[in-house]
This record gives sequence, C-alpha cells and structure tokens, in this order.
Amino acid sequence: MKFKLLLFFLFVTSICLAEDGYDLWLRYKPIEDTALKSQYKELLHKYVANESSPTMAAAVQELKCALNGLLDYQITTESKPSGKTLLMGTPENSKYIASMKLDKDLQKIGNEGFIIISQKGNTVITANTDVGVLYGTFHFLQLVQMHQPIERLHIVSSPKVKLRVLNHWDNLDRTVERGYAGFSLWDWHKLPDYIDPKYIDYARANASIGINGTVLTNVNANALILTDTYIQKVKALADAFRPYGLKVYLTARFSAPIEIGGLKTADPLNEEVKQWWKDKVDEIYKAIPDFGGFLVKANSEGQPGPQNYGRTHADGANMMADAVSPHGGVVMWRAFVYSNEEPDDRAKQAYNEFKPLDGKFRENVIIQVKNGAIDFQPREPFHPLFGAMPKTPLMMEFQITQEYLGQGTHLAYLAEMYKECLDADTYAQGKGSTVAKVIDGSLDNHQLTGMAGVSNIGTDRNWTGQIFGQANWYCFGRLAWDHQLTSEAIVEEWIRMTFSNEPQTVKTIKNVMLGSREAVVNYMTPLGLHHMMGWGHHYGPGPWVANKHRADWTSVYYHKADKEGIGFDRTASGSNAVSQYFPEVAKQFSSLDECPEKYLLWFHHLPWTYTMKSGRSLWDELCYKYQAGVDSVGQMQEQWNSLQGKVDEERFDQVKSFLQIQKNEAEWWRNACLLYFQTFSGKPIPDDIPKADHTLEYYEELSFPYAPGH
Ligand code: GCV
Repeated sequence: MKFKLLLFFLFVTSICLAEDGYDLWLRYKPIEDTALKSQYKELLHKYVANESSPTMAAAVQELKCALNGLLDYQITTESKPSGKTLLMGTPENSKYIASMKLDKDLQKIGNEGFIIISQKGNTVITANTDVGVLYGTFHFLQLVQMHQPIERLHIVSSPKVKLRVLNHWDNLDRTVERGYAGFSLWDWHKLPDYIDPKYIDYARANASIGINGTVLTNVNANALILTDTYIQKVKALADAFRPYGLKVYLTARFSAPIEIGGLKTADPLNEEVKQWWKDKVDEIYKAIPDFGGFLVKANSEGQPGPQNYGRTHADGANMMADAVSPHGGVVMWRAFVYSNEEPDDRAKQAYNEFKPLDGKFRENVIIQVKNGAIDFQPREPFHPLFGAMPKTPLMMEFQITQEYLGQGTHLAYLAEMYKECLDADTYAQGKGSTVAKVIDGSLDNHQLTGMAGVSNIGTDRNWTGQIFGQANWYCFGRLAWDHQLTSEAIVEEWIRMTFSNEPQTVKTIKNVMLGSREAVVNYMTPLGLHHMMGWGHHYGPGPWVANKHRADWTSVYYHKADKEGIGFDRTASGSNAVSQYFPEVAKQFSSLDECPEKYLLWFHHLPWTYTMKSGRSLWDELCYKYQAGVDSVGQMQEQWNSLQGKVDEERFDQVKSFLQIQKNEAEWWRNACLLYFQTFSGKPIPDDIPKADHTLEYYEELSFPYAPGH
C-alpha cells in the first residue's frame, strides 16, 4: 500500500514538474531567490499606463501575467507615477512621458523601437508607437526572466530591418511543406468564426522577438486563398494578430486570374489581368486595411510566372506591386529560380536571371534571396546576388524548418548558420561590405529591408516538434531585429528563459547547442559537399541519387564523385560560378590555398589523394569529418545526460530520446556516404572508424514513403 502511495506521489509530482514546451521562452516561472524577488517587487508593484488601445492592453496584460508568474504578485495600476512606478506608454498617450524630454532617444528609434529608462526612481518603457511599447515590455520582461538588474536602465533599441517575417509553407489542407511539427496552425475550416487561443499565443511569441509579419500560406501557392471565402478567414487571423503588431501577407499564385478569375491569361502586361489584380487587392484591403502584401514564387519548380508569357520577373513583380502600392503594400518576389532545361550550373541561375534586372523593379518590390545559391543546405557559401544588385532592395530568406538538417529530431542551433551568412563579406564596395549590410539597406541606402524565415511551427503541443526547434524560431527573430547580436548571446537568452538561470545548466546547454550545426554539417555534407539527401522527402542520406527526370535534383549532379576524385569545379576551369562573386571573393574561392576547407568541394573537384591542411589525404579527411560529426553528437548526448534532475523530466526525456535518434542517424549518414564514396575512391576507411552495420545496398534500398513534410 505504502509503495502504491509512493508511486502515486511520484506520478503526481512528475506531472506537476512536467513541462510540455507550450510556453516557449515565455514561461514566467517563479523566481526562487528571495532577495532578488524582493528587489524586483520593490520596483514593480505599481504601474501607470493608458490601456485604451488593444496593443497597450496587450502590453499591460503581458506584464501582469509575467509578474504574476515570476514574482507571484499582482501588480496594481495607479493614476500617476509616484516613484518606484513602472510607466508604460508613448508621448502621445501619456502626459507624464510627454514631459520627460526623451526626444533625442525617441528620434533614433523610428516606429518600432523602444526605450527603457530609469528616471526619478521610476522605470519607463516608452516608444513612438504602441507596438514599440509592447516590444519594450517584452524586452523588459526578458531582463527579469534572466534575473538581470533593473535599477539603472537606459536601453535604446530599434530593429535593423523593416520586414521581419515568417514564411509558413502551409497548405490549405493543413499539410505543411517541409513541416515537421504536425499540421498547419491555421484551422481554415473553423475560421473565421473560431479563433483558436493558440493564434494569440503565436502572435505573442512573435511579438516577444520582434517578428512583425507572417506569410500564412505556402509559396507553392493555391489560388483559392484569394477567394472571398478565404479572405474572410485571413481577415479573422489578421484581426487576432493586429494588437501584437503582426501583419499578414499571402502568397499569390501567378495564374490566379485564370484559376479563380475566369480570364484566359495571366500575362502581366495584359490590361484585364492588371485590372483583375487591382480589384482583388482592393477587395483584400477592404477586409484587411493593414494587409502586408504578397510573397511570390514564380517560374520555379513548376510554379507559373511571367516567363510563361515571355515576360520578365520584373514585369510580373511590378504588375503586382502596382496593385498593392496605393495601399502601402509590398511584393516580396523570390529569386529562388532555376530550371533543368537550363544547361548552366544551378548555382549560377538566379544570379544570371536577376542581376540584369537590377533597378528595374518598383519601389515597393523587394527580392527575397535564399542565404545560399542552391537550397538551404547545411552549409552553403553566401548567395552571389548579395551585393550584386545595388539598385534593388534584397531581403534574406533563411530556413528555420530543418528540411536538410535532420528534420524533426536533430538538434541543430541555426544562429550559427545565419550568422555565418550575415557576417560574410561580399566586398561589393570594398572590405566590410557584409551580407548584413546589404540586407539592412545600409550598403546601398535602401529603406525597404527585410528578413524572412521559413517557419518550423505546427500543431505539435511544443510548437516546433522538438524543443530545440524553438531556439531557431527565437534566434531568427532576434537576428532579424539585430543582426549584430552574437549567436552565443542569443543562445544564452533563450536557455535562461526556456530552461534555467542556473549557471552550470546554462553552460552545459550552451555547449550542446553551439557546436550542433557544425556536427550536422560534418555527418551530412562535410568539406563543401551538398545536396546529398534522399529523393523527394530529403530525409536521410542519398548520395547515390541519379538518373531522375531532373538532373539538378540528383546528388551526383553536385558531388561529381568519380574514380579520380570528388567535388564540383566552379572555378574558371569548370562552371565558373566563382565569377559571380566580387573579385576578392572570387579569388579566394578559386584558389586552393585560400579557399576555406569548409567550402572546398563546393568550388573544386579534387583527387582523392589531394593533401589537406591537416596533412591527410582528401579521402581520409572526409572519413574523419564524418566520424567527427558522429563523435560530436556523442558528446552532446553526454552533456545532455548530465542535466538529469536539473531540467524538467518531460523535456529532458524528449531531448534525450531525440539525441539518440540523431546519433543513430549520424552513423547512418556516415556509413551510407562513406560506403558509397568508397566505390569511387577505392581506398580503405581508416581502422579507427567503426565499421558500417550494413552493406551499401541496404542503405540504398531504404525507403520512406510517409516521411513527414513531403
Ligand atoms: C516550397 C526546396 C524545397 C521545396 C520548396 C522550395 C522553395 O526545393 O524542397 O519544398 O518549396 O525549396 O523554396 O520554393
């Protein structure tokens, strides 16, 4: 009996301690340090705010909810500040703030920035707009969650780019292309009448990291989203998100005038087509006055576009831009274009197509460019279009969902990858012309700027399927706000808010996360290899993928392994893709001495016997890189296991299981790739690398018809 009671007690305790990840980094768990708690309480027991707008009301609501959790205390409202008061508002909605002479700071922060300042014993969160106050409130709460001092604050912060948007690749049937966290959040069937409370939490989470836009639908677009029925559903979402400063955007299917408009053509220069888009856009703005605009994938991977009518991308983008322009909308036009009919290297095609169009787009068009020239591989050199179109605003497209980085289970902290690209030097205007400066508009003086992240969010209770996926949503938002933040600083914030402030726990989780992306690169595509995943679903290794209807979707197109060696020659002796970079970069990538080894096989085809900087042959180095990836996961496991009892059981167990999956799959990648490449190199796999459990044929025959996200 006693034993049963004990079991029951343990069960109840573990339920109480369980955390399912739903609260993300907004957990607001009680501060246990009583001294710290009383310091906070002293400064945070009353507030003054004008709550008349939905956004101000949301800011106050967040504050109350957070302090209730963190300090176990209900902050109360006052009519005027009287010292040790938290004052929230704008000079417009608060006469106290208007009298504070904050003009100098306020002039620096634009429409979305915020100021947090300690003044006359009060703490003031202010901005030029209500949404700025909301962002400031979240930032302030972040400080408290991270147990930071708040007595003497003077923080002035504003976003470096204007459009900070998530791209949901969500289909209307609720499947999500490359989504590994369940189905689409948008329950179209129940909209517009049912607003799932999750939508509000989604908006809160985005606001907390400064994301201000969401493209609701897949870039492989369905024209139905532009019909009246769906516009009403989109309106319901827009209304729910508005208080949190989150605008909605839609993907526009280029052939919509034919599919839902009854026209015979979608030619962008046809007057009827132009009128159709204008009318459609007017209809959307009537329902959603702050609609953000369109995201368009055209003439890429089978999507229709202006080239179907012999027109250019500029013709197509400008036609849509003219329709949204009177309403202040924008068109985000993707540069992810390539065709298997085009004989040139796929890595060169977007540049070839878009560079000549520089300066030919309307002012409200921004070209959305993936970080690399192929497709969100674990590692790619930066896209040569960055810096190459000075007369056109370019925005970044990162992938948050881990299509090529272990999908639903592998732990890969992506700020490392995002920073690698943002910090890369294009040399467009000499040294220091980083990709970040291209996209924040400072290099070429553009006002329209942006960063998009392909979302990893779905219906799973913890939003992203795996807990560490949340970190990638988080770091995307933080970097879109401020690309100068370091990956380490961001990870520390996330860990402290998501797990714990306990120093050893923070340090251990940081160690697990910071090397994780490199681990994935090593066990999947080391030394500049790329596009070696399984056919279609992109899950698992498939270096043998060949002889398909599109050569540019096979792996052999990219690694070009043969008896002599391996790698894609993109120097002047090969496809000459290097020539698309500015001369300093082209020279570096072309030279075997200067090309960083992490990009070696991206740019060079080299003999298996080629001597690497380590003194090893290329073949041996490749083998050891794969093994290093596997070993890193082993170390991540050890570190994680040391956290048992320090992290709540539910999340601890999930991560532990997923790391085991990651370890098994890292070994699978190593075994499959090395056995396959060995058929060309003819060389032995070094003895200190564990033998593969299966034959190459076994790995080649594995099939995953129901892999999620496909
Ligand atoms: C939305 C890759 C993905 C596709 C995706 C495409 C894109 O090819 O595998 O699923 O389609 O990129 O970015 O448009």
